[in-house]
Amino acid sequence: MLSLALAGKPNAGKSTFYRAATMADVEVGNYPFTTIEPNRGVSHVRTDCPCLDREERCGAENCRDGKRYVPVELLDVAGLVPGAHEGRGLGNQFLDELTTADAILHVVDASGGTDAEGEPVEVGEHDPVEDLEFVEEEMDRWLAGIVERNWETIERQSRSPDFDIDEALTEMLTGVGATAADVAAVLRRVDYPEDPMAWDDADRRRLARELRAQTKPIIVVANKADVAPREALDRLQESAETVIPATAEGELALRRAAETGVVDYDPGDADFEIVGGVSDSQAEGLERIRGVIEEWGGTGVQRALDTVVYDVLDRITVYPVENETHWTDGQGNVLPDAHLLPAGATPLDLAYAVHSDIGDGYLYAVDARDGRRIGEDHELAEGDVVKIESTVG
Ligand SMILES: Nc1nc2c(ncn2[C@@H]2O[C@H](COP(=O)(O)OP(=O)(O)O)[C@@H](O)[C@H]2O)c(=O)[nH]1
Ligand SMILES: [Mg+2]
Repeated sequence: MLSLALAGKPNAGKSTFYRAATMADVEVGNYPFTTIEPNRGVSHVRTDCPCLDREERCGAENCRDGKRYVPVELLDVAGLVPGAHEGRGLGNQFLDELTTADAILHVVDASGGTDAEGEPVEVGEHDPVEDLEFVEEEMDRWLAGIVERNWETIERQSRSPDFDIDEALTEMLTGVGATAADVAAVLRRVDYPEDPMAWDDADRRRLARELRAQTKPIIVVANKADVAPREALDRLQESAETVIPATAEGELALRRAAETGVVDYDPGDADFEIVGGVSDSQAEGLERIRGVIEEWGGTGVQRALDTVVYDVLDRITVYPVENETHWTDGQGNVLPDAHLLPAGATPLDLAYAVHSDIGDGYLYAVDARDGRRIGEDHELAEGDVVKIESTVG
């Protein structure tokens, strides 16, 4: 499963985001280091279900009237403070938790109501733009530290006649989630000395920075948009590549209200309807949230997850089925599974994503929309429904 991690200083709203996005119970509090143990939960990205092209909605567990929710792992980690790579705050413990993440959602307190260390101050007192860089910086330095600590091993290996720098670096970096393809891509981008003995600190830091960008892309969640000055949100959006204004608290309130039948709201909706009995103060709170989501087209929580998976990680959603006419599995469930594959993935990739045995036994694939066979190197597209025929059933 794809894995996304929430990072940021204490009190930015990571646990609130996590709780809303997973509807799990973690502690939320207005003091640093509330989340001592990492929390891993299941969240979802939202896309159009292929059943929208059929007469009837599919009724799959993760489909709500054509809104398809595809599971991803979400990780809520302890607050990060500047200097974490040197062990400040919960430092390295936090950073080590990021090794499994495919991308990072940097939650920033856009309201300026917390200082650089996450201690509460007056709203607007702290400039949130100042918080943008440090997560990237800490991650780069943490990776640089790993590279530096292992460099002697690389130097030793380089004396062997069959030394291969790609292989050696890949072996060293699989632990932080880098693949051979990642290492190759990074080595293509940086100029480096042939001989590992000739590398200096700057070379290693450059390698670490490029690797971080390659293996752990970061988007910014400009949280507390409900109380943030417009001016701060504008400057945040100008200061980083991908910035999603959000109110994690608003999303949490809406999901809870939806769960108790008070509102009709699905995560990612740009509006909601009050359908149950509410007190005056509850109605007032909900209308305040409506004001925020009207401005931004939603609470931003779902959009942040969708943006990171579909735009930054460039994934497509593909649906394997056993019956290409009814789009069902062996038990008659319609569109039971969805896989988030890298753009450019083929039916053979899908087969391996379903199960390595299915991949090994791959015979052919059928596009379930038109019933035609597709080649094993055919490029799949978002929303494709595919039957894989394999020697293994
Ligand atoms: N106004 C506002 N407050 C929020 C929002 N999200 C979180 N908070 C508050 O910010 C404080 C810290 O939240 P928490 O999720 O524990 O932050 P963490 O330390 O980053 O995990 C809590 O008091 C939350 O209620 C939001 O969208 N708007
Ligand atoms: Mg927390």
